Amino acid sequence: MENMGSFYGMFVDPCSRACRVILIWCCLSILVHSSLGSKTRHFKWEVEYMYWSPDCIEGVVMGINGQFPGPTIRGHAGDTIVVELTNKLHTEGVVIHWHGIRQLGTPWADGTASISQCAINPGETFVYRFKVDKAGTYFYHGHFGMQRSAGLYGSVIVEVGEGEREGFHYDGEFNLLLSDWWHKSVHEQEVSLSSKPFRWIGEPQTLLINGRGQYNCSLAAQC
Ligand SMILES: [Cu+2]
Repeated sequence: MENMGSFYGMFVDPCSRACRVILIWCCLSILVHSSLGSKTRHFKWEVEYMYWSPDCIEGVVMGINGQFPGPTIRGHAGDTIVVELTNKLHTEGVVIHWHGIRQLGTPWADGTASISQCAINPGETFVYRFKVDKAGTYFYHGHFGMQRSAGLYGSVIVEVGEGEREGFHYDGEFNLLLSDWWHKSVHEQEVSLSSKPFRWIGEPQTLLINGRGQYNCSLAAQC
């Protein structure tokens, strides 16, 4: 056995030393190249219900840091996004799904209640940490109960990586978030849609663009 050890040692050692150096060099250069210019972007969010008038009728919406729609996340491909989210709702859990983000290596940050994580309880804080690896226009939204319909959503805009060029030219950029808006509370909507017999909640009263819409206020008494 002793002889076998020295036999292998003779053939493995000189080669493996060189291989190891090359391997370490390759790993380091990949690491340096992939992290070059990429940043970690931190956000601190508080989710809560608040009074708001998306059209001319005041109601309750779900907002983030007092904003509806929620704050826009901007970054570059390769950046790491860190969202420290505190649930300030009194009686509901909350999660945020990052729609279109692939979550490679971070499935626990996908934000689907009871699938990739437990809902964040009232008063609790959860930290989402994930990489945005591809340029594009995405959005995030609540993925618990009716919270997206209540207004828990916003944009995620990922520019091409630092130092990279876009494949086409354009003169400007407009970010449009379109959504339906009902004057009935999401709780009433939820009870209607899940009741037996089923109760249709009707068409939305307003189409919101970036959280704002126009409604004929003279019709308010009828809805
Ligand atoms: Cu989605």
